[in-house]
Amino acid sequence: MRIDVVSIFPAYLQALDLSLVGKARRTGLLDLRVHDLRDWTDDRHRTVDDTPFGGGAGMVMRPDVWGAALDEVMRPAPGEPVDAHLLVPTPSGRTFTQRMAEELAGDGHLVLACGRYEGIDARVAEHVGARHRVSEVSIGDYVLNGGEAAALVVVEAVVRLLPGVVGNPASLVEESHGAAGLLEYPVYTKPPTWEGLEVPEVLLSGHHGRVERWRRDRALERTAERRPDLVAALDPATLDRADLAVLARLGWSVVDGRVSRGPDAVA
Ligand code: JA8
Repeated sequence: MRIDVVSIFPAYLQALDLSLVGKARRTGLLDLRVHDLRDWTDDRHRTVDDTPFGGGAGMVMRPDVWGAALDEVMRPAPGEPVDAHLLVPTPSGRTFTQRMAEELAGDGHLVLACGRYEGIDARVAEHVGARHRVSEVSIGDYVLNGGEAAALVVVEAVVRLLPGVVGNPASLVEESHGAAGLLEYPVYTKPPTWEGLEVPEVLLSGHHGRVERWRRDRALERTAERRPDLVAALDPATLDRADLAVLARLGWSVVDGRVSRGPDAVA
């Protein structure tokens, strides 16, 4: 896969030299190129922004500079049939999810445009959109100072899904259907006693069936506590009697084929 990242702070992306993404680059599984947007300016001050039409606070990134950068970076190399997909991190984008990461991992060429200030002139997405797929993506409901940190998140989430990048693919399999739609259970390692805190006895028992049940119970409890939206989205057909008992204790039940909570839900 090829990934290009365009930013006015290319040094911000140096983290992509490290760890699993860095290794994927060195082994040739990933062709990752980081560019300085100012390389496409033509004035003495290397200007990338200007004041917003219609007034208001802050500055907006100029379409001419971004257009020149993206036209060049997204142009298919001779004999390269893959269509580049532009990703623009922005708090007003569609929420970036694991499913989206899985879809993007199937693309041949991703380009990330990291905006700063009040964002990029809206005509850039329109211009690029005439020839390429363009997706504005949000990594969560908070505001950053620019798209760079979000680009790091997207690149890492996608690259670890590329074949051969994660050392033990069993980890990916377990992750994807370990407990569909639930948060992970808590994990422990040696020593069995630390600072007066014990590892739950069942995990030392060697009883595989009891371990699996305990993990499932803890995953359900955590999810109900932290992410009730995920519990409400569970398919009742994926829940066994023990699951339903745990959920009932937490005030959830199946009503009209849906997992729901509240007065009607309590048996
Ligand atoms: C921001 Br400025 C800017 C650009 C991209 C993003 S993604 C996010 N959560 N905040 C801010």
